[in-house]
Amino acid sequence: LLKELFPHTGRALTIGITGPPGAGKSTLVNAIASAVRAKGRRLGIIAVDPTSPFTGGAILGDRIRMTGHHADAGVFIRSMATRGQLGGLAAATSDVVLLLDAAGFEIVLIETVGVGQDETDVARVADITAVVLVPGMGDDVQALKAGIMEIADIYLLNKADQPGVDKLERDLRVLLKLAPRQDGWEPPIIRCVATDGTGVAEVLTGVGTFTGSDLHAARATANWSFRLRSMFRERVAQSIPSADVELAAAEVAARRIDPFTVVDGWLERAPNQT
Ligand SMILES: Nc1nc2c(ncn2[C@@H]2O[C@H](COP(=O)(O)OP(=O)(O)O)[C@@H](O)[C@H]2O)c(=O)[nH]1
Ligand SMILES: [Mg+2]
Repeated sequence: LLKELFPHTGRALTIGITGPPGAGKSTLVNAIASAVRAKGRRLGIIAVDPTSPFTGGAILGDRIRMTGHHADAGVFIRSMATRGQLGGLAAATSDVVLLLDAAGFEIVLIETVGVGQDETDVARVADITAVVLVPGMGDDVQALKAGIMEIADIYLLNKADQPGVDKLERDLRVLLKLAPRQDGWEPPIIRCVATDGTGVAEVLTGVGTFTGSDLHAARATANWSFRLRSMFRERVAQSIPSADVELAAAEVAARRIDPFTVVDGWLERAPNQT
């Protein structure tokens, strides 16, 4: 199905939104959705955040806030479980993005919680990744993992109505000076208040600046390079029956054969099996 749909894709802009739990990602997604809909554009939302109000463990209040969008045919919301997914999240998310793209959704927002592997995985699916930070989390900026700084195309300082946002911005600017991005991109830093929509227009402008740059096309190629490799790995791995894997594993454990010979043998066989 995806193969047939693929020629109809390539128009959607995918925006990843990541950050710690409670930073206001869902509220921001909601506010961005309203702004996008006000322009008459259709949008898809993929909620990877396991604590997301769009998922099963919904906080009632947040659910109610999203009701307006739930009833809107121009908005499609899909939640994806993260539990039990070992690296499969990027693949599954990428496929859903293709579907939404083919269906004519012009913007696809992916909300993911800022823990573990998920956020870096999602950055490989998104055209642009926004990292949400909030004031008053102590030395949080110092604790920003290197991996996060590499994926952040835009920083959103949410809860800018709360004290400490000046310090947060100062600290972040110092950090970005000390550890500039290798590709030379200087991520815009945008203050916002998701609860009242302040700064949302600037967020969309910031997104536009990135998509207008050379980095955007390079990002798409880098993401497809990652996806192609993982698709290939997956297909080759699936071509080996699990009974064969179990058998070979026992042989290797008993030192009757070495694992390198086993894998070489599978690789020779693999093309004929698919
Ligand atoms: N004061 C303030 N509260 C906010 C802001 N944005 C979100 N919140 C609140 O922060 C809490 C967590 O928001 P949520 O969107 O669920 O965060 P998520 O876990 O990152 O998705 C909610 O109670 C929101 O109402 C903001 O800009 N200012
Ligand atoms: Mg959320």
